[in-house]
Amino acid sequence: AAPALAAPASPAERVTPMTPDIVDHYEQVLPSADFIRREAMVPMRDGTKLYTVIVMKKGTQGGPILLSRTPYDAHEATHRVASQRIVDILETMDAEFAQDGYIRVYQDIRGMHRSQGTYIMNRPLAGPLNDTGIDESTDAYDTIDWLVKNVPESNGKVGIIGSSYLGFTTLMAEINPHPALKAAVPESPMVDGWMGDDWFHNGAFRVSSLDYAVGQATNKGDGGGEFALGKGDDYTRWLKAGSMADFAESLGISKVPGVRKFVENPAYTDFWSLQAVDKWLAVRPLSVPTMLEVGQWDQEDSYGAPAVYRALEPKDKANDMVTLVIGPWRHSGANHGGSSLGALDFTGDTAREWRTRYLKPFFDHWLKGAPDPHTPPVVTYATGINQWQESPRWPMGGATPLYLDADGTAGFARPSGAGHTDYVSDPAHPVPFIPRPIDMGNAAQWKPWLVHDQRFVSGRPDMAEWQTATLDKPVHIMGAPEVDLYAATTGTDSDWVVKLIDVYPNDVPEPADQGGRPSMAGYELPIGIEIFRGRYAKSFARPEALKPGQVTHYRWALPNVNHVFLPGHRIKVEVQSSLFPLYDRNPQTFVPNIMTAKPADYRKATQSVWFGGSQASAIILPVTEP
Ligand code: PG9
Repeated sequence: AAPALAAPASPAERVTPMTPDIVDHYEQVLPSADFIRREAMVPMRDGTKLYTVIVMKKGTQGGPILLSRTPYDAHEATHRVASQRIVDILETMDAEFAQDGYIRVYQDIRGMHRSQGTYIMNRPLAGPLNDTGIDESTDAYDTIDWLVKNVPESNGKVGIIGSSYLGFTTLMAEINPHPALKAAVPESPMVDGWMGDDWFHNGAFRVSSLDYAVGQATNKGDGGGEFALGKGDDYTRWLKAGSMADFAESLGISKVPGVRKFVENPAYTDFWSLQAVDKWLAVRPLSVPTMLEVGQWDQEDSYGAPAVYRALEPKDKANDMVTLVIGPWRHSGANHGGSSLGALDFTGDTAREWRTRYLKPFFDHWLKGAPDPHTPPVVTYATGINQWQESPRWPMGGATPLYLDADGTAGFARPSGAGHTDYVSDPAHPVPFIPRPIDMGNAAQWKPWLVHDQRFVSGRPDMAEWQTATLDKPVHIMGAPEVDLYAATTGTDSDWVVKLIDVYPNDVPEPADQGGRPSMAGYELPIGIEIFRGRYAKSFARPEALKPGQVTHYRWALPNVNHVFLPGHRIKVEVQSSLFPLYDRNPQTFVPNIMTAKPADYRKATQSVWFGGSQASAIILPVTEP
């Protein structure tokens, strides 16, 4: 029999207890691996080189390129699991492509991780805010140009895909696109950070933006990225911290440019409005077939995809270039497992269903010349009845007011009387957005929070609620419900948070063993939650103090949904004036910049929501007939 180990040729080569244990190189990928992984520093027009990883199955010839441009580490995205199999090393959503001859490319954007150059968060398009001539659109162009010339296994066609920040870089590639870019799939793209994506929603600031900015700012140095806050309830922590500026000061982050960008620019001035990607796209030709995707319960970027759809649709004359997809997912959920979300169970892996039924055939057609799958203009998943629906346009529903009425009732008939419902909002006791203790960094709390049972706040004295009678027929909505609110405050500024809720019957038949999932009996499922900062009622750029006691008319949209409220359920509407600590607190006293409000500015106020008459508050539901 062969010896277990070959004997060294000479005694000098023998391993001894004192042989140093560090090796110069360890090749993790064996000759038996089913993939090739190459790294390149791809030169941009200004000489900056971007770290790019190219992965494909061995033997690939004439394959299309699927590109993602990321601030989150291209190396990591292509080394997910140490393995000899391509499906293991790449992200979950890459599996179907990797198996089918696609060449998968991930690139670190300028200034991030292994790439050279300067990182600027959501680098503005070259133009009024950026005089360098370099942006994510030129970098995408230069990258695609290099790839089609330097990846001999490719067929010269490139698609681009990615979620969130990668959704932003995907959209940027569509501006002055390289001719080899044949299709794009922006997933929950960050489009307008002030209007309704990551940083603010209708002017209310999302405190997690500070954490994100610091994480991005420090990922090249030794800063470690995370706030050194220790453990404990974030509700208590942020309450104690005071204003955003005070919090930043106490943590020593007030000089971080990303933090200053927020603190110094609370309103929708040119600083933000000139960065809105939907506005850039609206004034440019549409030349790349685009499938926009967003989750119905996207807790980070619910605004972007529908906004871009609205901007592009008028250019899509034959209604065959742009598709909008809305699935029953959390932020970026489309790229992962989609069988459930929080307490909700669907009919299967809805994310995989979308990827195999719609996404892959779309790319196969544009990048591989596969037969036209006739991708529908709109693909949405109707929650409540749990089925996919294809439609010719979006929104599909009309505008049916659901009126708020006396005594906590709501209904489709105009109220016969008029009046107001009052509550007291106290910034010293803001309404939590999920049950305490809150850990903003805990993914298990964060990802499904938008479907959290709302019974934990029902009946609080600092909010108002209205409910319909039990529905005797289904109410199907397809679009973005709109808040049409008439409200007054005794303060001079105020936040308004509106929730549209599907109240399940208390006696739903359920299996005895729920496998650990919460019971749906009496569940109060949020269909849409959105905030509006009162000072922006008249102008987003120039906030104004509210007049105490005077009724102001507010109008804003809840997220886009396809949902059926089933017979036996009720529809509930809640109004409150804080959603903490997801959003910073409104002091309820008008100050020039809420970010720098002083402790004495935070004051209680009595809030009045008006119903009936000429001030008939309502939620305008995009109801569609079956
Ligand atoms: N929502 C994240 C983000 C995108 C763009 C800017 C800032 C944050 C993300 O998931 O990438």
